[in-house]
Amino acid sequence: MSLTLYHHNSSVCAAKVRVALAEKSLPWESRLLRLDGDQFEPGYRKLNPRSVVPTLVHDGRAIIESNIILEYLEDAFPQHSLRPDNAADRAAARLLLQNLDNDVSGIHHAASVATYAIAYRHHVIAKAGSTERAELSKAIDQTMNNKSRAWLEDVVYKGIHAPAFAAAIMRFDLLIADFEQRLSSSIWLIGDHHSIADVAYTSYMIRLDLLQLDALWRKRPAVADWYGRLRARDSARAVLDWYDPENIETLTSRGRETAETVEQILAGLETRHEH
Ligand SMILES: N[C@@H](CCC(=O)N[C@@H](CS)C(=O)NCC(=O)O)C(=O)O
Repeated sequence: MSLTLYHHNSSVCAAKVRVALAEKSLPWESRLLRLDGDQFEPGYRKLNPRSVVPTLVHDGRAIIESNIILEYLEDAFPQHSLRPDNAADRAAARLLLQNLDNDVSGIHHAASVATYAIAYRHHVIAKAGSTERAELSKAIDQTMNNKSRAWLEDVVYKGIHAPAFAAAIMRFDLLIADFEQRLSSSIWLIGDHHSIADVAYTSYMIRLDLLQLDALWRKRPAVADWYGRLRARDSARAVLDWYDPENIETLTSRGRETAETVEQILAGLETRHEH
């Protein structure tokens, strides 16, 4: 049996698969992409025609899309099952996984917007050697696929003042409010067993935390407690141990610089909820 994961050190959707592999104690081989354009190389495109990570190759067969990979791992390796044990809970877990998906209303998209608006835009600016929109646009063209390109330029150019950023914070706020409700009546996201749903959100919660977006759960004790328990699991290391320390520094220091604006956006949302 061989499992090879094509991934990236800080990509949240790739980390999601590493967490599942860790929870299931499955051995795997690592193929790291830099995502600096190497995702478009013909060899990789053959495995993943969407030119994104992750891709899991199991005994020569390539599986793409992180949610589908998580489900695949449950089917192919039912030991250490991460599936809830009844049909209704499985359906609930699938819905939470679908929530993450990367169309523009998904949590994955919101996480990408927040990451670039707060932190990674500074990498693009450094690469372009300019904050001029046309120069940023050229730098983006060299590394990103067209789908990401559609939203990225505005976010890189305007940072946390891009309309997409406030929309992302609003999306997280709704998610975390929903989690607070769930976690007030169960130990994990779905019932009292750690499941595929908790696995799928681990890398996203860590990303929000690194970006200093923990204001999202400051007044939500059940989420704060759940996140503490996720972080305490060995599988959380499958997220953090792969990050470059430099990247962690960028995410946290840039996050500190923008935390006040985020608090203001959240305070505005709270006032809206009150009406
Ligand atoms: N829905 C896909 C999303 C994959 C995705 O967007 N991966 C990002 C990293 S988190 C990527 O490879 N980006 C490179 C690019 O957009 O060019 C999944 O969950 O596998």
